This record gives sequence, C-alpha cells and structure tokens, in this order.
Amino acid sequence: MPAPVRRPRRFFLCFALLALALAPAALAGNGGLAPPDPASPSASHIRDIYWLILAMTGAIFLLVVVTLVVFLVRYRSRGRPREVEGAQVRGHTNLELAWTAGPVVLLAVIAGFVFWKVSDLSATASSGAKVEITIDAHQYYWEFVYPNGAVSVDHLRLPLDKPVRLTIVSHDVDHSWWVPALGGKVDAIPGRTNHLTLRPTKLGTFRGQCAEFCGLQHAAMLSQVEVMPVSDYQAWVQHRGSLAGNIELGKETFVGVCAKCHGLAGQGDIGPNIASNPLLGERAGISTIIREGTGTMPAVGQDWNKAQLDDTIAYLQQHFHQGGSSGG
Ligand code: HEC
Ligand SMILES: [Cu+2]
Repeated sequence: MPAPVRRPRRFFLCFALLALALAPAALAGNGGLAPPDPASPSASHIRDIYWLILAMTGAIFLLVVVTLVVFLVRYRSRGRPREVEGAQVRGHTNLELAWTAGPVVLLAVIAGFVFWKVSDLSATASSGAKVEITIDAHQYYWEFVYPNGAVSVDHLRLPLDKPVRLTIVSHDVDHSWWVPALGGKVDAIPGRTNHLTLRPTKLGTFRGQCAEFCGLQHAAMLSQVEVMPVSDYQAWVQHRGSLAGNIELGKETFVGVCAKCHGLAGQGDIGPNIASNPLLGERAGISTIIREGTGTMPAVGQDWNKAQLDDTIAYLQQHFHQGGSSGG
C-alpha cells in the first residue's frame, strides 16, 4: 500500500500560501474589507469591534476548515469496500468539554468587548452643549437645518471636535443616514424622530450614502459631510443663515433635488427635459410644481421655507430661462 502520510501537510501548505497571498490584497487600501479610517471616536469604536470579531471568526474559520481537510484526507476509505464499516471512534470527554466551553468563552469575550465599546458611543459626545442639527430625509436628498435656520442640501458642514446631536426624520419613506467614517447608521422613518450623537475629530470631507432602498433614485441619494475648523464653520453658518437671495442655496438645491431626476443641465433623465420649459418663467406655476408635485413628480419642496423656494426659483430662472445661459 502507498504511504499517503505527507499529503495532509501539502494541503495545509497550499491553504496557508493561498491565505498569505490573498491577505495583503484584501487589506490594502481598504478595498472594501475594512471600515474606512475613522473620523470620530464612535467610528473608531465600531472599527475596533469589527477587527476583533473578524480576527476571532477568521481564526475559527481556519481552524474548522483545516481540521475538515485533514480529517477528509486522513480518514478516507483507502479502498475499503462500501459494505464494510470503517474504524469506530468513541467520544473524547475532554475534547467535548473543550468545544463546549471554548465557544462560551469566545462569545463572552465578544459580548464584553462590544458592550464596553458601545457604552462609549454617545458618551464621547455627551459632555457640554451640543450643536443641534436636523436631518430631514426626502426622496432623494438630505436637507440639513442648522440652529440659526440655515439650510443646506446633501452637503452637511460640521465643526471640528464639537459634539453634534443630529435629529433624523423623514419626509416621505424610510431612508437611512450613514456616513461610515463618522460611525453610526440611523434610519430616517416617517412619523418618528431618531437621534445620533457624534464628535468629528478629523478635518476633511466624508462621503455618505442613503442605506435604505427608498425608490428609483436611491443610488443618487449621496451626502458629504465637511468637517471644518470651528471658526470657518461659524462663519459659514452665519453666512448661510441669510437665506433670502442666496443663490448658492438655490444652486445646491437644484443640484441636490431637481438634477437627480431632470439632469444637471435640466436635459431630462427620469423626469422630462425642463431646460426649455416655459413654466420655469412663471413663478406661480413653478412654485406649485415644487410645493405640490405634478403627475408622477413628488412634492419635493413641500416643507421648504419661502427663502429656499425663492432661491431655487431664482437659480432656475437665472440658469435656464431669462438669463439664457445653457446650463451645466
Ligand atoms: C423624484 C424625481 C423628481 C424630482 C426630484 C423633481 N422632478 Fe420635476 N418632474 C419629475 C417627473 C417624473 C415629471 C413628469 C411629471 C408628469 O408629467 O407626470 C416632472 C415634471 C417637471 C416639470 C414639468 C411640468 C409640466 O407640466 O411641464 C417641471 C417644470 C419640473 N418637473 C421641475 C422640477 C424642479 C424645479 C425640481 C426641483 C425643485 C424637480 N422638478 C424635481 C420628477 C422629478
Ligand atoms: Cu433614501
């Protein structure tokens, strides 16, 4: 009979080499395997939890698969006729105790670690006054309202290192607020008010995506969070607070709201071409469409204040109508 004794080792070697070859690729540049670099204490807690669980489950996976392969090879039939029973294996008390107690200990470690990290999620931001910002989710944009009434669309500005309390509501269907680098994912549910507290600790712009399928243009429901030095933030909020005649807000609203369905140049997409629509010249008509919707177009601006509506119409008219410039 040939001696197949060394084969399991070869299997194991292939396995280990494969794992070694794939690991750097998987870990490099955060190619989707790891959470993004954290920009807030809560994001970094969530990342710690992720790595601990990945390490433990990864080790268990290797243990199970390697054992499986070794046993498959070691206890194969070796040409024994099908009718003949193989060697009988009796229980092993210590092993059985170990594989009962082991998982209990591992689960306890995971639970303890998670509770420890999670207990700190909102505590990181619980001391002192918080910046209160409301996030109103709509099909298919995010409207942010700052303490002084300033408004922005899809682009949230936050002050560095200040605790922020986000109040998350929805105007129409379920959406979900999620900016991975800042940690926390909170649903926006009609008729309910949810909260998320965080403290951004890194300057920069972080990307978010609506994480609840909310309709045709769900994929376009992106957000960016710009973390600014406190003085820049204050200057921006103050400037944006004067809403009336603010063409920047009109542009932000057009790009964040209308363009998702009508295209950036109003050329038409899932909504018709509006660039040359004479309605854009009629204040009353276009107000009604924005406030109440028309046909299959939802009432996208039902809850905007008058200034935001005016700014949007001003932008539309300047851009597509009387000014005659050709969009873009
Ligand atoms: C969710 C997608 C969506 C968004 C967002 C949206 N629209 Fe529309 N819009 C449509 C659709 C669809 C129609 C065609 C409605 C119909 O006739 O059934 C339409 C029609 C229109 C019309 C033509 C109405 C007519 O009777 O000729 C205008 C003007 C218009 N939209 C302006 C806007 C403006 C301004 C905004 C941003 C404030 C906006 N839309 C945002 C989907 C959208
Ligand atoms: Cu959404």
